[in-house]
Amino acid sequence: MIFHVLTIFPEFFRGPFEHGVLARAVHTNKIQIRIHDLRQWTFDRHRSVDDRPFGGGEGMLMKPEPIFLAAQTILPEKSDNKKIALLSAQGRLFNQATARRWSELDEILLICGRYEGVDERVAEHLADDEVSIGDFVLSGGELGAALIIDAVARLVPGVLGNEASSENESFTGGLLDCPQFTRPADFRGHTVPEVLLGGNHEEIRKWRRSSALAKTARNRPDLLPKI
Ligand code: 9D3
Repeated sequence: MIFHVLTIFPEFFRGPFEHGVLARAVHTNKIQIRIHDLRQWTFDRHRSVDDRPFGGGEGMLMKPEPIFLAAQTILPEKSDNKKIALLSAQGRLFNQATARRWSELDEILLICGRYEGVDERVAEHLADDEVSIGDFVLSGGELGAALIIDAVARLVPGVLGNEASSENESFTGGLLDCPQFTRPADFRGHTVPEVLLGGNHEEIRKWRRSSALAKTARNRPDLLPKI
């Protein structure tokens, strides 16, 4: 799968994919990540990518022309297995189901907004999807693009081992992971639940289920009605 990112801050993406699972996926050619500088598609003296909003208001907007030109060059033909996604605070929430669907694509172009937003014609007439990564305010789409690449890439066949599919299903199950422990069994007086130290796998299974429920009730009560 090829991930394209369109951004005015290409240097932002120097680091995030050079570690762990993603770095291995890149090095083994399971995925490609291509960062494109939006200013390549500006032709005025100041290489401007922004302009003032019609109707007035604070700040500047990303103008449509460089974005449309870039998309036309990066993904010259549309198809069912290629997608253009705009990252914006006004988008539909990106979640694990989105990640699962997108992991089946051949190519995706992630357009990162900056300033006060992006001319609406990008969402309406260029992007197939407009997505937000959560209900909080970011300074731009770049962190969102990195996050989406992480979430999607690990679901691309061959990127993870056999953890991928089972973990995927456990998320669908709708509960948070149960608490987990490693050695020592007593850390500064905080002990590991006794049941995990014995070999009774039926008891361990029951404990994991009920502690996952308790953890979900405490940290994500919103998930409980869904299970
Ligand atoms: C005047 C209101 N603006 C500031 C509160 C709206 C606004 C403009 C631009 C809010 C955020 C941004 C920049 N954000 C993104 O580009 C963005 C984003 C986000 O802010 N939250 C969650 N997901 C995303 S994806 C891209």
